[in-house]
Amino acid sequence: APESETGLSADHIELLHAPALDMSADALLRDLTHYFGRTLGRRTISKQQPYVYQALTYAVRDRLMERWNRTNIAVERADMRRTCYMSLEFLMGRLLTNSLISLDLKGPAVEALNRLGLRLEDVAEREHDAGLGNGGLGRLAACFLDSCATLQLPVIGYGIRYQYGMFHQRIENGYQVEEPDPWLRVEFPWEIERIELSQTVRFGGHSEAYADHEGKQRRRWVHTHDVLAIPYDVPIPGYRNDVVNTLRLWSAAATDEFDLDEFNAGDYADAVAAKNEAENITMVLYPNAATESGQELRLRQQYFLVSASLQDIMRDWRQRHGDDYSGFAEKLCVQLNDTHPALAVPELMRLLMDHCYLSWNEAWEITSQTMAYTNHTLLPEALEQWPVAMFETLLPRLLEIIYEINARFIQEISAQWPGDNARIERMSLISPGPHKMVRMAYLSIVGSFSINGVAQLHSYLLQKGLFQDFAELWPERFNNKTNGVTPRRWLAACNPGLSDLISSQIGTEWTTDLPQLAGLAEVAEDPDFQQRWRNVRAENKQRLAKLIETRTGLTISPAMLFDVQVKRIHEYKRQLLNLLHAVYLYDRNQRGQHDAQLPRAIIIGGKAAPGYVMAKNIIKAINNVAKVINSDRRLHDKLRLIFLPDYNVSAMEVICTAADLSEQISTAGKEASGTGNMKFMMNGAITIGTLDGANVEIREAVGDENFFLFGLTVEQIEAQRATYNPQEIIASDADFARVISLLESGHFNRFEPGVFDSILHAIRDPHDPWMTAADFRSFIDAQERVAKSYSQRDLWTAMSIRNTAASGTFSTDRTIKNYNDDIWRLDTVTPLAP
Ligand code: GPQ
Repeated sequence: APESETGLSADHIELLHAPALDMSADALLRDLTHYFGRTLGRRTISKQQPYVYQALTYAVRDRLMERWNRTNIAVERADMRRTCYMSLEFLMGRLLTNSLISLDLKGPAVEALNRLGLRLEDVAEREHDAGLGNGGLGRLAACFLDSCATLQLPVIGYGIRYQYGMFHQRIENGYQVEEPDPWLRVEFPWEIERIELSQTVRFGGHSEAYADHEGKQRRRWVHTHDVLAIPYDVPIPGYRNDVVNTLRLWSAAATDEFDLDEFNAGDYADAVAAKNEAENITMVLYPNAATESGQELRLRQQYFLVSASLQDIMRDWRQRHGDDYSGFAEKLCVQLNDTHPALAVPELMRLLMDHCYLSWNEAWEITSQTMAYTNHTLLPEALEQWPVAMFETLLPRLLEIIYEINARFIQEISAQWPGDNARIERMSLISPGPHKMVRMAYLSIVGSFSINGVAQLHSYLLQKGLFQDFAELWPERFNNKTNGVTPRRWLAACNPGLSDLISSQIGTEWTTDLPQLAGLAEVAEDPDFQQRWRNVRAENKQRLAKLIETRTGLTISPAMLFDVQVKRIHEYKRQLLNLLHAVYLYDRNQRGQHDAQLPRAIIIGGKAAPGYVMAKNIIKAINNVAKVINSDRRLHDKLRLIFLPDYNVSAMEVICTAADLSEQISTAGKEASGTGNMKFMMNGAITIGTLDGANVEIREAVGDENFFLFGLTVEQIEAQRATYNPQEIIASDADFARVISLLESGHFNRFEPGVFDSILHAIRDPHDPWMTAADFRSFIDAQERVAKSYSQRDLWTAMSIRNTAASGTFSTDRTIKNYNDDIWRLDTVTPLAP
């Protein structure tokens, strides 16, 4: 496009001169009506249909669009340094309410809809969750985007536009049944297709040497099968600051010339049908949290994201800097969300060498100064490794580069520790043995200038354990960035009642300066404030009770203690320990022990990876015990156990506002951080937890007296592991023994012999990695302290208020400031004035 005097192309000028859109209810209603009738072609409003939601979204999107352009122009004009947050998962949930709050349009939207006889809550419910993630890791990425935009940081998210997001969970006869999530079947009105920015991604073929026109020896990747990557952009608004950042999601499509040349004319239809193979790449999100299954399609997804995104970055670079790459690492940072996008290291090397003709050393200097890596797990079995054999057929040129990175790296170790072959074998990027594997975590470490964990304890344990050799070699690269959650979604949007109460006490600045919540501590014991706090929470509990009734048919009274554990089902998170407590309470009630009769509803929710048999058995066990407890009429308002199906982001928006007790009971040393723990705390729940992940920091922030601590520490777990004897622990604890024999007796599985066998075996196993039995007594005791405290109403309310008051540090605003100060070093952007 021709450049004008301002340095802007002609179409930019046109946009800048367009008058800014009106933010009133009148204007919103006018636009909504326009989109409903003229764009969507609808005439009658029906509450079950998504069209009013879509029309409102178009109207909101228009108002985002102009801010989006003004943000992008400001970033481009100043040639600002940027961060690319690369992640296979962005668990965004719904976007409407958040966008309205960010644009300060909630009031006008409520008014506009009222005039149509509609309520915003009902319209917002028509939106499908964008479930492009499994759990904590994906939701963290979504919270980060919100905080980056709010802090005015030029950060772009790069991810995959899966056709099918996280599966929906149904419970049938107590078993989990997975159902697909075709969330794009109804249009996703937030995205903008940007076909003009498509890229081509290569697979297969082979790598060969050739001489360039100057006679220089180079390598190239030939005879590849190419796939088109089409980007879809989602606007990410900051909170009332006119910044709108971008989440760019890639969708796979067949290239136009897709293999047609390989078919003769007679196979034309087969050739076109083969498009599916290309389009399969972005068909479905892999539903495994923290464990990988080594599927080739997953490796294809990872490379597809990385290659499309880096080519996009290079295209943008060349537009502004031509082929001078010297300043690349000063202008760009790529943050790798776990090892899933670790191929960014060899891919950037490939692009710089094979496409931009840089030398190895120049390319390596740039790559290793650009990449930064975040680790999210301590479970060794969750560290990704890919078979070398798979690389050979799928990504031959990348394998060559990985081998070269490894050769140079091993030279470096040898120089520092001559003759230490054991160390070389330990640290090699390629694992030894007949089935050689590429160790993705080590590749990420070697290729990055920064490596961080996600809570203090986790970062410490990484350096003492999994990554010890690397921390010894490059201590300066290792750092901690404790996770957070965005207070816009996880307090302001999801809990309007509590937000209003908080603002009436301390003003409204807490939405962008969460430590101001500390001001609530002053009124923690104020009777009037306490009463208002309880009123809000009672309403929220009513709302959750209604959700539970809709999904399960079970009714619970808001007077009960809501004891909640929602998260992915995994042995290390120990939903089993929670179940043992439920059986313990049931048993005591059966035996007429009235001290245990604090009315309590134990609520458990979460999905199991479809191939994770043990996790599915745990779901079945919870449901069976629940069925017996819930059908015992004598227990009706004393004890209930509820498995809430299809736990997801929008369910959590209801759940976290209504929980009294937050269960964070993982085996110490296993949960990297946890972020659900922070959402609960922020909304006034009190934690019962082990000294694991961010629980440690939560307890420090709120004080021991406002936290129910139990269980062995990391050191104790490791010290006791060798002599761990669960049989003996069970036998020497009469309550525990009764719980186990009740589970063994068939009481909860009368006509289903064997359904408890695997979990009982796991609890009795001296090699149980999660050492569930070791923490049983301590957990029961802590739960008794919970019951005592809850029965002292004012004491509990004060603890609740103090938890919210102390949650200020668990905002992703703080987390992102930490990333920016230590790793990204970005300046803030001010969008161009309208
Ligand atoms: N986490 Cl490695 C995931 O949700 N998925 C993963 O694949 C891995 C980690 C979680 C982790 O278990 C939690 O402790 C963290 O709070 C969360 O990532 C975000 O860091």
